Amino acid sequence: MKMVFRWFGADADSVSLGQIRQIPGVSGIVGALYDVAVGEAWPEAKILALKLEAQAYDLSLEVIESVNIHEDIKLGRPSRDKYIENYCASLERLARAGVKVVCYNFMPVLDWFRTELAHPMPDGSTALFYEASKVSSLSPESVVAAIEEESKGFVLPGWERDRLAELKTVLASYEGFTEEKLFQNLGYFLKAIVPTCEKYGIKMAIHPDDPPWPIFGLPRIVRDEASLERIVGLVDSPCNGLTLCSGSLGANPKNDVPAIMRRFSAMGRVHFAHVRNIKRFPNGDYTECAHLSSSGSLDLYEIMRALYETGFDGYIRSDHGRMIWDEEARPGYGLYDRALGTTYLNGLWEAIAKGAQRETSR
Ligand code: DNO
Repeated sequence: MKMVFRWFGADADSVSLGQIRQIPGVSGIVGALYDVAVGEAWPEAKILALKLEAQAYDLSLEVIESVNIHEDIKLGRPSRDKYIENYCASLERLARAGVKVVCYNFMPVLDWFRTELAHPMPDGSTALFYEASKVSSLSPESVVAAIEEESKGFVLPGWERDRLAELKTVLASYEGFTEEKLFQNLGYFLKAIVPTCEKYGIKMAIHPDDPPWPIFGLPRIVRDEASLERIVGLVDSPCNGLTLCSGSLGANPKNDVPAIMRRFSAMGRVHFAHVRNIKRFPNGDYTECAHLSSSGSLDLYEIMRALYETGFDGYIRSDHGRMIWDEEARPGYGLYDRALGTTYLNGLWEAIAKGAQRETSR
């Protein structure tokens, strides 16, 4: 596995490349161009500039999170072909710059969703929180407005202003839109881009829906083992792969996260893993928490063991951290707790690898 760390760019991140370089075992950043509008082709010069910026700190740029998908592609509008063409141009340019994996999602309108960004934890830290009753009783506009207010001026990933400005109109365009239609449009998109991916050596990695169930009546189709199975079958190519995110899938107690990791990693379809913990409550709420298994509902040892035992050699990163030690940062994406998470994941991996070596030499 190759340990990487998400970075939002010099102007937009409270964390510096110099700091990331000092986290043990991190070989590269997970980057993106945040100033290119969704649907536009990414300019080659900007990609190269980001790569050089990372390289100056001995960090690679081999993973992009995300090249976002224009809503017209998700909705299957006639204009989708133009956006798919631009997408392929971005993929070709990224490949030329040495990028190997592109993470993306196919969630209509909203990306990941929480109702609170700084929920107080008993230890004095704060964490992202999902309150089920708010989602069922409030309008998307009011929850989104409240979240924007809490974001401390940082633009949250997937919550870019141009996307939110037209929230009402975009939500309306999904009225009556079915899961089946969304699957078909994902299939159309994948069939159109996989030849480019194969030609240039780029692996696509779809991110699970977060949370992994429909919200505000919007269909969500990347949410459990069955849907992942269907997605990898849409195009039978290693370029049609997955980002498996333990925290997203794990919000649904029915998802056996280690088993899902094991299954798709053994198929060679997991190119990127987001590994973090969450704590679920019986009423459907959940909170993010420290990565440590005993802090939440997921067994991170079993998740890492599933990856190790299936020969996982893709990219991995810790994910959403709590805000600790008075850090001021983009919610979920501070330095300290993600660095603790990284170190914990590295420790689990070393212990699992050495345990397995000891077993085989017995
Ligand atoms: C949130 C992230 C998501 C993720 C996208 C992938 O923190 O996990 O925004 O990057 O869904 O396209």
